Amino acid sequence: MFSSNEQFKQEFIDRVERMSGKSFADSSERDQYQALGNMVREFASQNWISTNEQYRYSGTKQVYYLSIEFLLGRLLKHNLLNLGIEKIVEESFTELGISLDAIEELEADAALGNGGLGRLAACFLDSLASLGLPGHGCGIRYKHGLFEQKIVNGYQVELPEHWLRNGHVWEVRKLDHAVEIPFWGHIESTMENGRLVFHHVNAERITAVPYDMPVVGYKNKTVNTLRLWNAEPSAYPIHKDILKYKRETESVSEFLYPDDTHDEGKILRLKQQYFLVSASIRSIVRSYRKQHISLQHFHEHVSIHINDTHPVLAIPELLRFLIDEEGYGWDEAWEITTKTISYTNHTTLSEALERWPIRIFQPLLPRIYLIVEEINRRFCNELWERYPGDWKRIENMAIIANEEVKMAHLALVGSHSVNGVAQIHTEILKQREMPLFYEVFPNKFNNKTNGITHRRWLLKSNPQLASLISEAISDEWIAKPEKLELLMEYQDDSLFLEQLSKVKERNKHKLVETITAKTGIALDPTSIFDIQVKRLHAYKRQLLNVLHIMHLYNRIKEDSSFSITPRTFIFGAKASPGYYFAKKVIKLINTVAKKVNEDSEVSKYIRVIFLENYRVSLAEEIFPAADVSEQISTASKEASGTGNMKFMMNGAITLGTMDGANVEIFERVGNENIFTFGLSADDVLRLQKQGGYRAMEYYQHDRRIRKVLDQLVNGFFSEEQNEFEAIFDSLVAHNDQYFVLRDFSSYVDVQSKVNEAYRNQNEWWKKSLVNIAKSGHFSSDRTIQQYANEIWRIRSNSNVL
Ligand code: 4GP
Repeated sequence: MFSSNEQFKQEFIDRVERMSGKSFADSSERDQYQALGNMVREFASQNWISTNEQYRYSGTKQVYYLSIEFLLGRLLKHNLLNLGIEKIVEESFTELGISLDAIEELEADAALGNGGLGRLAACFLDSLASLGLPGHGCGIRYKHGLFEQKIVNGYQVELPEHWLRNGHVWEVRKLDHAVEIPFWGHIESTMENGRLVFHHVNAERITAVPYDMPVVGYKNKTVNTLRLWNAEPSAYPIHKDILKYKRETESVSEFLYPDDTHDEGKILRLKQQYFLVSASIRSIVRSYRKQHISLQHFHEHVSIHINDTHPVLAIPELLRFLIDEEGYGWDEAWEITTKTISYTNHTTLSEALERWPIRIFQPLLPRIYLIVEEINRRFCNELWERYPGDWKRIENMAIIANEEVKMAHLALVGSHSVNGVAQIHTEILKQREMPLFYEVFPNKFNNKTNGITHRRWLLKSNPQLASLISEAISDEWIAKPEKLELLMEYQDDSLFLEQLSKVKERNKHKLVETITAKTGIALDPTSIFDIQVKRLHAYKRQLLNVLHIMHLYNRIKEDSSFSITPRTFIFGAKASPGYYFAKKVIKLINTVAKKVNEDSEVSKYIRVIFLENYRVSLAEEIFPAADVSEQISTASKEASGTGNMKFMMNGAITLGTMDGANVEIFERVGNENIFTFGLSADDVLRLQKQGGYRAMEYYQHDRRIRKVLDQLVNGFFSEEQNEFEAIFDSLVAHNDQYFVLRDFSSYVDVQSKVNEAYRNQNEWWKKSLVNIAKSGHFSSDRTIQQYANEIWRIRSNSNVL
């Protein structure tokens, strides 16, 4: 049905009419979207079936990527591209007078994630399939993804998100693969044939129903699976109050926790975690069994990766299965489990380290708790033998201590590999965050610097740049992104640089149209587009950016001879609903934006935009239009960052601290092609050890800082005088934990260097080109190949297919 335009159009028209019960002329865009989605999914199904069969019959090792978040975005165009049918569809649609862009707009973003960690999981799925690697995702099918953000009077307001309202064309419900997950109840043990056998009595069961989505590889016939679990009432409930039971059950897959890096500490969250891992492990074992290989060899055929600690209960759950259901002894089960499981850490922020009070954990998961206790007992014994008498150390390393279960410790002990997500992050884990564990398990620690899929973040989102690149160096870079380096030959080709600048200009125009349509604010596409888009968090320091804007405002007002290249500052960010400080920063950005944009003198030079409801589909319009990429976290706090890579790949120049993957971007592009500033990670960690620095002195002695900080509380930017008191206090009274004032001066200086650099257009586009050329390393294909070779030990099957 995709072999010629004519054939496609005929099949499409028939399909629209059959599915909608209307004539094609009467059909709506939604009818057309549904029909197209179904056709594409069916088309992918042929390879989906053959990929699955091939995995099953070859006994090839497969990896399962367990993640509480998958931030997928839209799939239609992505699937068309990967299946190699976007041209046929696009041309046929044009012939039928349909706009593919308009049809794509009807697809809701699947926002089953908060930020970095969830989007990384989505990029990894694409790379696994595109490299022909046998790897699948396992997650939760939240009814409501990340909240929709509205800005009302400058404040963030959260609305529930409804991505499933019109159904989701990519998923297939697999009721016959449903499994039952037990919670609560208690454990009884009996002796059977000289073996202690555990029975989970009076458990409340929840049915986990899988919804599968095809994960289509780039033009290679591989179609892996993303399996998302839906929580439903069991057919055999033991509850008396059936309505209450139904409500409680369904709530398990109702909401994504609107939270990154904070531990909400809610019982429902722990329920979600066990629900995900138990359902996934049951289904992994079930499909393993079809290969008729003994479970003794499980780890030779299966790798289970846990994306941060949220799925760490996979460790005790796999042990439980091997011991209770398969009769393995502890030692053998332990060996199989640890050889199967590997773990990635995504943050060093202490508030994000998950700990569960025993009083919550034990009653909810009684058998799993007993197993965790046993893991802890054995681990502490080993430590005691290694460090006799060193109680303090053992207490610090124990999995259960102070009435809490420490999930990161469980992950470190029960897996064979622990990785950080950028070089500097992995070093911080080894030297500062987990040195005791590094001493005991030096070989487990390794680094896997993050990556992004260049197929979505360049090929799909920036087609004009992609064509320009392909014209110059052929399209080999799509399969081998490291080939982008060939662009280095064009550094001195002024015609090419000119074309590059034209592509950027067009992308900026497009973004301006979107922004103006939404906000009514006119923007100047020839101004520098300086963009910071990411979750709102104190350590990411959107505040530093806005304080600098306030300072520019003051300069323009104070000094009539002051002039800069016009700059448009663009922000996009969601704050966790309970994160008071972050929400204040959103309000501040909007307040400053209003003041700046309404001032005729100032708005000649600067404009400020806060884009509502930042999400994957909007991000795809933003990155291609950026000139400057703001990556200004307090050094040592951002594990890696991945937005930095998306900007770079689209030719924006990074303005950043030496933090996370910025360090590796710096190493690749060289000093002349990046703007760095501020304290180093070592400086920050040293100052933190000394109890911080004297923020008050910076307030008192730096006139620029005093002026903007006073404006926070003297009603200059807001009639509501104490609106921004909490921000003022965080900086002065609470001694500026994130070193905003300490880095202010250096940030102002580097911003003026950006201004200077932009004046020399030829040099600017050269920098831009170098950034694109060096971005191939940050493709998630490279990252995934490293995981595959060094952690999972899986091989590509594409040659077999
Ligand atoms: C994020 C980190 O903050 C970010 O630096 C990193 O690039 C990303 O994970 C992927 O590794 N962490 C989270 C989280 O999203 O929820 O902890």
